[in-house]
Amino acid sequence: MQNQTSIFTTGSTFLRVLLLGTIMLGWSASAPTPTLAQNQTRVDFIWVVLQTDSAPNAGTNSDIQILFKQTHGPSGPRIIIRNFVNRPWDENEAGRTETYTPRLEELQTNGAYMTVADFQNKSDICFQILGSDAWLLNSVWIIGRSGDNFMLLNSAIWPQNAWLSTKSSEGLNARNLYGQKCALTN
Ligand SMILES: [Ca+2]
Ligand SMILES: [Ca+2]
Repeated sequence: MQNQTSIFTTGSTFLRVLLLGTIMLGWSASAPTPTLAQNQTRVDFIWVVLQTDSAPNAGTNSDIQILFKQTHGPSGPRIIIRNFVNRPWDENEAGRTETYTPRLEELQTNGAYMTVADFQNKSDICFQILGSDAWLLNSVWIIGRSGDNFMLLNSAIWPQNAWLSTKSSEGLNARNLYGQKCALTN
């Protein structure tokens, strides 16, 4: 009887270890790898998450736009400009994070659509400021939805001192995700 109990206990422990090992192996094999999607998958909706830097005066009350490129348009590639809507709070303050949802609906007609690839080139995504209240970003994430799938389309750690302002002595009015001068504007 004592022997049976001992065998049972040993077997149970063995099974538990086997089960745990199987779960761990299965988990590590199926764990998502945080790489950027790279394809022509259609993007239905995007979230632009911006964290303003915590440096003094990094926040802004000036209006902000996002610029990006649509490759699959009815008349070839074109530059898209979207205003970030004014929220009922004081947005883009130092150290704060905001999420914007630029409308893509108008870009999804007449056979046109946005793709994952459209959002993958850091040079082809820019932020533009429309006023002289200088703004300094800290980090940016662009998340996309395609059907039921969510994807990290792009992200950036903003370079220090890459200020945005219409006042040239304080920064550039438009910068891409590298923090460099935006080439999508004139
Ligand atoms: Ca400021
Ligand atoms: Ca506001």
